[in-house]
Amino acid sequence: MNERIHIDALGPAIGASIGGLDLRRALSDNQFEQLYHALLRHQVIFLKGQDISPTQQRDLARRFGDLHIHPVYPHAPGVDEIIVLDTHNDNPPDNDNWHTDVTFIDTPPAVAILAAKQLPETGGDTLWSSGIAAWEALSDGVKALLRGLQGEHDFRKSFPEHNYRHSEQEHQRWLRAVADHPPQLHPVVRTHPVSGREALFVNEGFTTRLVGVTPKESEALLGFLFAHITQPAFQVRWRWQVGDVAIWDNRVTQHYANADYLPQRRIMHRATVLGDKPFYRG
Ligand SMILES: O=C(O)CCC(=O)C(=O)O
Ligand SMILES: [Fe+2]
Repeated sequence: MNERIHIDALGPAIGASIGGLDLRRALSDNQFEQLYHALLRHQVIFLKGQDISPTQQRDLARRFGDLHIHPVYPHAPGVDEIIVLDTHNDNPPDNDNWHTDVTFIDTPPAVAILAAKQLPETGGDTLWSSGIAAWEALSDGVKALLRGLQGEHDFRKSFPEHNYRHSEQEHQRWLRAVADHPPQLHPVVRTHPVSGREALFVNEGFTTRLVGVTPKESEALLGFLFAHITQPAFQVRWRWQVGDVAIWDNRVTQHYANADYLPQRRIMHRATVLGDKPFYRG
């Protein structure tokens, strides 16, 4: 099994569509290597018409590393590692903000895999932005200012208490999640542990402040950076079909799930691969 996979770049900065793989079968080491290489280069890759089961998705994700079990999102029956994002009028989407997944832990995910299970007739696209392209576009002066700074990332920014008060059990679970996840500091610019590329690593979903600067400076700098990453030049947008799978490098990207489809329903499955502690080599 030495077949080349097909890679179609979706733009110069980020995104590629991959053909020639069937994710329902275990990939050969060679196929996995090609897939991983495409992921490092393009940061988010899309595989159409895969229709994988939760266990197939979990097993694919395990090829990339150990899996994260989310503290509050519900899981697929019998497969704790697969998050079910089932959104409709009674459970409105909460991923319609720019974020990198789970940066509130010490070792945020390296990779995430998302599979489309049920989709609205139209809408519900997802967008990804490249932290590498966003970093490279900054001037030398601003890069110099940001190098060496750290940002604080807090679970509560995207999971506020008032959303978890529907039952006593839900509230207790949230309180435990908060106790287990104190805010973490990560470098504002990180070095990719495999490719060595540098990427902006603050996200509106979880980054609450920059440390080592005044509160007003922090607010202004973060406001600028959160706006900076929304430039279309750094982005790719995927229009889903049921069965599509997206795999992203969560170390150097952020994403936004468009919430334009209510009252229609949308169901996605996500597997999340743990990463290492972000660092900046400088
Ligand atoms: O539902 C989506 O398109 C993406 C949701 C999301 O933010 C995630 O799975 O990490
Ligand atoms: Fe996400």
